[in-house]
Parts: sequence; C-alpha cells; structure tokens
Amino acid sequence: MKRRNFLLNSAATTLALTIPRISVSKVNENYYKLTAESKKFKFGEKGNKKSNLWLYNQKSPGPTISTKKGTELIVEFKNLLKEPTTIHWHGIRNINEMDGVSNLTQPAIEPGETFIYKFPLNDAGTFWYHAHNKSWEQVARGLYGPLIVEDILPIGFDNDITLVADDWRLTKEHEFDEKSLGSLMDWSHQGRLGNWLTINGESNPKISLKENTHVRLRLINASNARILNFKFKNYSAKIIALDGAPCEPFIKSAFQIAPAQRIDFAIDIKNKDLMLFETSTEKLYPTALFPIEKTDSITDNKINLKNLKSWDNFPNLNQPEIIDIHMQGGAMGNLSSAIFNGEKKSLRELASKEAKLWAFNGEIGDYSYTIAEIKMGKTVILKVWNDTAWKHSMHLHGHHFWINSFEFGKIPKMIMRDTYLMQPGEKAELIFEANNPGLWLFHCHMLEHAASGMVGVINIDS
Ligand SMILES: [Cu+2]
Repeated sequence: MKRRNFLLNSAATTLALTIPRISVSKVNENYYKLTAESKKFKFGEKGNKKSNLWLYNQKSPGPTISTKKGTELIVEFKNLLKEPTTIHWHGIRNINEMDGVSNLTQPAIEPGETFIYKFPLNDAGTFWYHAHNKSWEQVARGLYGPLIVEDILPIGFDNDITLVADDWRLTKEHEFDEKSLGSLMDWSHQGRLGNWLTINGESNPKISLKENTHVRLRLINASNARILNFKFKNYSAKIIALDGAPCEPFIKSAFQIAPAQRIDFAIDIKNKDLMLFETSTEKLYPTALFPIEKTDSITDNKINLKNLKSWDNFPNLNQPEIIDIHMQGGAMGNLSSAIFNGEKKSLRELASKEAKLWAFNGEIGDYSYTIAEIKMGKTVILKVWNDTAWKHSMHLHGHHFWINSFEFGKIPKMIMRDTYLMQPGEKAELIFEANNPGLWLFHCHMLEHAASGMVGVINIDS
C-alpha cells in the first residue's frame, strides 16, 4: 500500500465528499434499479490514468440499498456488461431461487437481459451484494455494494455510517491491473491481494461527525482475498454485530476482518477526531478520518443496545447431522492428487491444465459437487478441518451458523456468522439448523480459492 499516493490524494478526496450524492437507484421505498456496466474510474490524484471498472450504477461501491426489516425488497437488475452475471445478496437468509448463484439457483443473466430479484427481508443488519458469476473477476473489477436492513426497534444512534473496504491491485500507472487476473500464483496462495486500499471507493476519506453523538459504523470487507487489520484511534469501539447478526456487545478497537465479513461498531463520539488505521504494513496506514464538528446542541438520544436482539437461539444439539469437511490443497499443502470430474488426477496436472488447486474431502469442488444432503429441521454440525497452509474465509449461503470463534483472541466466543476466518490447521464446528430448503453453497470467500475448487453444495431437502 502506497502512502505517497494517499497523501497526494487527500485534498481531492475532501472536495469530492462535500458534493451531495443524488441517488437515482431508489425508485420507491423498497424498489431499486441496478445496472452492471463498464465505467471509467480514477484511482488516486488528478492526472492518473483512468481504469476500466465494472460497477453497479456506475458507482464504486454500488449504491447503498437500505430498507426496513419485515419488508420485501425488489431490485430490477439490468446486465449491461458484455458477459453474463448474477447478484448474490450476501448474508440474507434468502429464498433459494433469489440467492443469485449462477447455474445453481438461477441461469446467469445474459448481456442486455433484465432480472427482477424479489425477496423478504426477515433480518435486520449489515449485508452486501456482489456478482456471483466468475466472482473472482467480477468482484475484483468492482461489482459489489452495501445492503442495509434497518431495525424496527429504535437503537438511538445519531449517525449510521457504512464503510466498504476494498484492496485493489493497481499498476504503477494507477490503473486497475487487468493482466494479473487469473494468476495461478495468486490462486495457489492467499488469493488476489491488492496494493491500493479504498473506503467507499476513496483513499482515506474524511467523514465528519458531530461531537457528543452516538455513531454506528458498519464495516464491510469487499476484498477478493485480503484479510484487513484495523485499529481505531482515540476511541474504544464496541462490536455490536457480526456479519449482520447482533452479538453480545464487546469492546475491540483493534481487529481483523476477513473477505466478505461485516462488523458493526457502536462508538460514543466526544471531541477528538476518530481515526481508522490499517495495521498490516510497517507504519500505521491511514484508512479513514472522522473529523469532529463542534456543536452547541446536545443530543438527547439514549442508546438502547438491548433492542439489538440475537436473531436465533442456539440450536438443539439432540441427534445432529455431522458433516466432515477436510480442506486441502494450495501451495505448500499436502494434497498430491484429487478427484476432478470423476477422475483422479495429480495436483500438478490439475493446476497446470485446469487451474484447480483446492479440494473438499479429496474432490475438486464446483457447483455440481454435493457435500451433503440434509433433511429440513435437522441440526447440522459442519466439522471443518483447514488442513492447508493458508487462511480461509469460509462462507455458508442461506444460513448463519454458530461458531466458537477464535477471531477475537485466545478465549473463544460463541457467535453467529455467515463467514468464518479459519487459521491453517484449525478445526472448527459450524452449527446451524437446516431451516431453509434449497441448494446452498459452502465455499471459501477468497474468491480465487472458490474458483479453483474450494466450493461445494449443501442440499437441504424440504
Ligand atoms: Cu480459501
């Protein structure tokens, strides 16, 4: 990540944020129009070459879709790209045919075609939407945006801010690096890592806050593969929800967020500027600045976090369905051969001829690979063993699962998530009630890993 470019860019960033954005995407309360289209976009300072990105409604990130829990969302989507695409509503416990997985839950939407997504919003929280056809390329090129489902009960925040983080891989000329898409080196290692960090499409944006207010920050990691390490300065931040689902609040001002994960924070703003830094590089990397505006008026909003209720109780563990998932492959791994299209092949051949590198239970996965068939109503324990040399951000569609998470320190926390970051060698139990019928993907959200085999389907039979 380049500090030099960020510094030169800061003046332009401030200016851009003072211009109000008019949203043309919202037709009425619950009806949105989205397009996916190619759009020129400039990273960094004036004079830099423009990149050819693929964006929703020509914006990076795509427009914020925001509506209330208990309503039905309708999105009229038109594909203006030159290739097929679909939209996945990440974290929504969706009806299966609206889950947006091309060639599994719907045919891909061809160029020029329109598809209407229509589904109920049963859970409030922070979600996001992104392309789910060749997602390793389409998400890298910019096809994602935030989806916020508002609580019905008042929580009392004065300000509700969504931050979408992405690490782009740019060339020296600050252009989106197209040539490295599909690099086997990336696919066999951590995935496509970028060198240019943005929040809401900008480098180190300034977002002003009023003093003595209560703010909710919703952070989304839209990176293809980058695990981001962040730290808030000047304030302690309270985590109130993970992957949309409210959790028992806990203070955590320095934290990790893996690809596709979301974290919601409650912060009581006083009179000091709030700062967000990325901490992976040698020096703290300024990521977002929240300058404080002085005000004479005092907010009388009272925060009521009790109104953020857990979505579900922990499932009944009586006679659970236990599914073993042994993850193998990648560079420096122990997988020498795997089944691909019914045939056993060496990993060397699979890598060079098919760009396949990862396996579940000895099989190179894809959308036709069924991990398990489960009867509705069963409690499922996915016993997942990360037997690789890499971290993986494991995502289940259609359900949230309970996980005794080691993501926030040595003492595990039992939380609900839809995407869990697994360490090399870790064995985890992902527990959920199979209460949503359909064909649901379970895959790594390092999108290059999913494309090269770390994916399968859980079939929940009604
Ligand atoms: Cu992975």
